[in-house]
Amino acid sequence: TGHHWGYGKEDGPSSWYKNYPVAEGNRQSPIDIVPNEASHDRDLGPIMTNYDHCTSINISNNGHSVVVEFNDSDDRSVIKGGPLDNPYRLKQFHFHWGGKGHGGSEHTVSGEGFASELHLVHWNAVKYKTYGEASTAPDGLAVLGIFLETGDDHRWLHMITDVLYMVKYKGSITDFKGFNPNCLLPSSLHYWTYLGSLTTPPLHESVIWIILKEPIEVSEKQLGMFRMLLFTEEDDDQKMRMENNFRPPQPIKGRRVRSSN
Ligand code: 1SD
Ligand code: ZN
Repeated sequence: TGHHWGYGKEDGPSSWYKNYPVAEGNRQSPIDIVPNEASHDRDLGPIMTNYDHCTSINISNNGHSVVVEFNDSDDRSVIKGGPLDNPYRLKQFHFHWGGKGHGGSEHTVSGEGFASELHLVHWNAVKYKTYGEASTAPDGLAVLGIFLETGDDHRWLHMITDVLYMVKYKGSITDFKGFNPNCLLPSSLHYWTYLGSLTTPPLHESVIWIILKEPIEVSEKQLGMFRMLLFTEEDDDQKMRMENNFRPPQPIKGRRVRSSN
């Protein structure tokens, strides 16, 4: 099942509405964040990540991004606090990025994109029985978004870039145990939060977005390694480089963005 979609001319974000009409819905993501229009909310506590006993399993190329999956059978790795009513379990993280010298983030700040954006996807296992069930519920998912800007080498990102050659093609997967995503967080966890959606089909309007204000720094060389991945399968005749796998900002439709500080 599932329709064919991608990031190309024919199958890219501007055509997704044909198979996924919710693409034109009232709480779509990403958005452009205008810091001056975000309201400081004193009821918003700090966001807390609890990834200490975190259990990564594998890394794979799903044809849209590179994804690290976690064991989410218990509450060992959760995010809580901030806008969340209860802990949300870490399921996976993945990245969105641009072509060389281009923006690649999904969210933008005052119209400016970043080189890349990391998404840590969590689900509400208190209210819902499965990830699948949560992914269609209005408070089912919490995605922590982190901007990547280019500069110096990131000290820990090599742990991921070192194994990318193993998942070059769509559908490839390899073991990736014991990776703790704490090492990818910036020093400050101040954030913006708003209600939105998945940024890829099926675009379900089920995400509480938490976007960290402080970007992390990665080198152009490290980002270049992501661009050696392919959208295509190993036995495909045409090789399509995996880049520009981001959806541009969507209409805000009256939504409020709240700020933690
Ligand atoms: O793009 C991802 C998609 O790959 C999948 O992980 C989905 C969750 O099922 O989330 C979207 S996103 O909204 O986190 N970009
Ligand atoms: Zn994403």
